[in-house]
Amino acid sequence: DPSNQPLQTAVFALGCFWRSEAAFGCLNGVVRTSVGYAGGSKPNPEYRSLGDHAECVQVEYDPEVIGFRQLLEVFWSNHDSRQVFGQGPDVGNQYRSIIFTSGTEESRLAAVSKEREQSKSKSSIVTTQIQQLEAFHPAEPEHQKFELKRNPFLLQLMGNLPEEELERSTLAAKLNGYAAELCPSRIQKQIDAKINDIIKKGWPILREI
Ligand code: MHO
Repeated sequence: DPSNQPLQTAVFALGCFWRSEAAFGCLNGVVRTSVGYAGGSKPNPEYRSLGDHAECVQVEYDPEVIGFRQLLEVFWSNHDSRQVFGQGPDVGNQYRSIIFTSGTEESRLAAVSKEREQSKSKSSIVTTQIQQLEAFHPAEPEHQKFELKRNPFLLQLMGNLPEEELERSTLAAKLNGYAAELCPSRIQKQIDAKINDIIKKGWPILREI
């Protein structure tokens, strides 16, 4: 049952935003995800001209089910925060690692988690910045739920929702993570089972997991 708590929002930069969105999308308590640009000052950033911004994911979550602390754990475990400017093949300022915060409690939790991460090994420096969020600029539609959109089978299973619905959908956020195989393995298996069940029953449309 959805709780009556108002949803909260968190924004993180951890490399290519296609993957970032997938990594947060299937967590229980995450209601909605979207990708965009933040951390810089350029007005109206776009994918090919994002200026000094970083690629980010915005996570809307139910604080009764998941907390900022747990989101931080997912942040740290889904990228290499010791890489300066990027992850693997993606090199550049747009791929830098940032925890965006709103308020002093989030800043404190972010700082504590960064110290913990740094203490795991002193031989290289955690480059992650902690910044108060100024503005989140949503990215172009083609970058939203990118991993899911590469999977026509899953799109069809959801009844080929129009773009605006895909962007708002909790199920789409989950399946986007599933498509990228970035869900925690327990959730990955749960979704596998649900999809197999649906196929066996003769292709009704999947409405929730
Ligand atoms: N190397 C990736 C970067 C995409 S990410 C949205 C690609 O272009 O496939 O920056």
